[in-house]
Amino acid sequence: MTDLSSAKAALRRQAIELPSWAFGNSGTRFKVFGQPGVPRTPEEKIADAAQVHRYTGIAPSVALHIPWDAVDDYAALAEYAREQGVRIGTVNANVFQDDDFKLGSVTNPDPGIRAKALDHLLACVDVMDATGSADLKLWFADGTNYPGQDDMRARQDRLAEALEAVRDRLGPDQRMLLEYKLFEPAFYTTDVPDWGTAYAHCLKLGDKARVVVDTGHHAPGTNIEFIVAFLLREHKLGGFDFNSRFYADDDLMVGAADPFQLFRIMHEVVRGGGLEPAEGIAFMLDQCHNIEPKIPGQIRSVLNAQEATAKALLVDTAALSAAQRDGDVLGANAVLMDAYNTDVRPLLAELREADGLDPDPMAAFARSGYQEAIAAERVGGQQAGWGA
Ligand code: LRH
Ligand code: MN
Repeated sequence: MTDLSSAKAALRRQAIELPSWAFGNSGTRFKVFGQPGVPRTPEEKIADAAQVHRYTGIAPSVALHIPWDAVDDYAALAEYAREQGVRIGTVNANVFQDDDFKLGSVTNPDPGIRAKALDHLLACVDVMDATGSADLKLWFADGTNYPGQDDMRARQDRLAEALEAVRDRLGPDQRMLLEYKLFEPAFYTTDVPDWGTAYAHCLKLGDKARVVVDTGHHAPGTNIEFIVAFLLREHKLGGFDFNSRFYADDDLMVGAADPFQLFRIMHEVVRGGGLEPAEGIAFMLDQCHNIEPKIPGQIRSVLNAQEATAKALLVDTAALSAAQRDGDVLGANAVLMDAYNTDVRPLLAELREADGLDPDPMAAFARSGYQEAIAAERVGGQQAGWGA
C-alpha cells in the first residue's frame, strides 16, 4: 500500500485541468439549452473555473479552445487568470467548424485548405507563446462518410505532413498532444480513430508528441486501462480528456457513468508512475453540462477524479503483487476490490480541512451565493457556446 503520507502527498499534488467550454452552453444536435449566468467571455469562463479551484484546491488551470476563447491580448488573459488564482493550461486547436473543412482540415484533398488548417494550428502555438502554455492539443474531426470518398492512405500522408510542421514550430518546452476518436462527426473513417494510429504518428514525431486518451472516444467494451498501461510504459501518454459515457461520446461527468472504470484507469496510472510530475501527464476534463448547473458539475467531476485517485493510491500493492505472483486469481482481484470499496471521502474531507478548505466543496460553493450573483449580473450579451 502506498503509505498514507505519500498517498496524501500525491493527492495534494493532484491537478485537474478544467475545459473553458464546460462553462459555456452545450448540447446535442437536438437542442442546446441556455442557463442563467452562463459566461459571455473567456474572462467569465476563467472566473467560473477559479471557483472550482477555490473549493477543491486541485483545479489550478484552465484549457482554452481557439477560437471559442479568442481574445485580442492572450498575455493579458493569462494575467487575468493569475489574478483569479489559476493559470491558462492546454491550448486546443479547432479545425472542425469552418465550412472549408467539410471534407477535412489537414487531410483535405485541397492543398489550399490544408494550408489554411495548418495556419490555424501554428497560430495556436503563437497563443501558447503568449499564455505560457506547454501543451497544444490536437483533435481532428477529419474523416469520410462513404467508402471511396477519399484515399485513406493519402489522408495519412497529409496528416503526417501537417503534424511534422507543427512539431517543428514548437518551442523547447512545448509539446503536442494528439487525441484520437473512433467516430463522429465522420461516420465511415476517422483519420485518427484509435490509440494505435495516434501512437504510431507520435512515435514518428518524436519526444514532443504524445497521445491523449479521451475516455469517451472508444468503441463500447474497450479496455481503456490497458491502453493507459501500454502508453505509460512507452512514455507516450500525454494526458487524459476525462468524462464518462453510457453509449458514445456523451461527455458526461467523469466517473458518473462508470466509477469502477475510472478507478481501474487510475490504478494503472498510479502503477505506471503516471502521478509523478516527471511523467508529465495532463489530467484534463472534457465535458459538457447540457442540463445540469455547470460550476457544480465541474466541482463534482473533480471530486470524482480525486476519489478514484485516492482509492487507487490505497491499493495494497505488496499484497497484490504477491497474489499475482502466486496465481491467486481471487486473492488478487479482492485486493483491488478492497481499495475500490474503500470510502475515501472521510480521508479527502480531512485533507481539505488540513489545507484550510471546506470539507464539502459542493455545499461550500452552494452557500457562497456565487451562482445567484452571476445569474443576476450576467444579463444580456451573447452566452458562450460551441458556436456550431
Ligand atoms: C472531440 C473532443 C475534443 C475537443 C472537443 C471539445 O470530441 O473530445 O477534445 O476539442 O471534444
Ligand atoms: Mn476530448
